[in-house]
Amino acid sequence: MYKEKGYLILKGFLRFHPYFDEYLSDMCKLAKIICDKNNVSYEESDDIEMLVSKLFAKEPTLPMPLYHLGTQNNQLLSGNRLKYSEKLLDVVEEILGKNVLATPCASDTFTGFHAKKSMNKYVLPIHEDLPYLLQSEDQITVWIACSPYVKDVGGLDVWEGSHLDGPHPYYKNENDHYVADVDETKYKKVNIDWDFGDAIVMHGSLLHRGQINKTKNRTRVIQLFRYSNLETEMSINNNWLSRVYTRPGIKPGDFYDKCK
Ligand SMILES: O=C(O)CCC(=O)C(=O)O
Repeated sequence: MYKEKGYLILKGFLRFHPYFDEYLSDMCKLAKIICDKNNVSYEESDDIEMLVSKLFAKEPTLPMPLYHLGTQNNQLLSGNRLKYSEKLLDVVEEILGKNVLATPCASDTFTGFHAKKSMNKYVLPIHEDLPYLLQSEDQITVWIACSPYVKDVGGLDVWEGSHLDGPHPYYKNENDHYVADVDETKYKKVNIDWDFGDAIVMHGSLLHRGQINKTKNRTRVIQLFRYSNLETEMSINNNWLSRVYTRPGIKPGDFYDKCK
């Protein structure tokens, strides 16, 4: 299926996996610390989706520190244990082969697609992941559902077989997204059926898009990990460089830098 369609759906792949549980449990602990700091009430049993939804309802920026920790690159040990687990790497190596493998600089994303019209601009239009990462045209993305599926929370549309014509031309839209400049009617569009713990493995050139979250107060929480093969023409010609982004941090002289 992967070779022909450009993606694989691994139902329940990480459900009950100890590294996935540990990662989400770490994220929940940190989310509760943010709740306590900001007087947001929660139940001890709340999962990560409930917690980020409650934080977001109080103030949309409150979940952001969690999203930064899980993104470019994932800074949690538990997140890295999962990213480099045998469970995921077995799939990665099966697809990318026994080549020199790597993860691009911006390989990881942990984020929530929240229920608010003003957040719709963060939902990605039709695209392939490659322009966001670069490094190698032989690249895969693993999309992991960290929240349960609920009606109207949205998900992924993919265009089957579109990876075979990639890399596709692209342009940047007003929301800073790389949009594929293609006639997508050439391919069959499929809406992926997903639920908590599923892993969707996509070729880096597979055309896909996120769906708008139309719920009142629920969130689609996802983790993405990307892996590349460094023995390809593009990666060798580009000296294996990948795209880099500026992330929040502490620079010399900043408020949090106490150095005199
Ligand atoms: O909306 C989603 O869940 C998918 C996000 C996505 O397509 C991406 O980050 O490349």
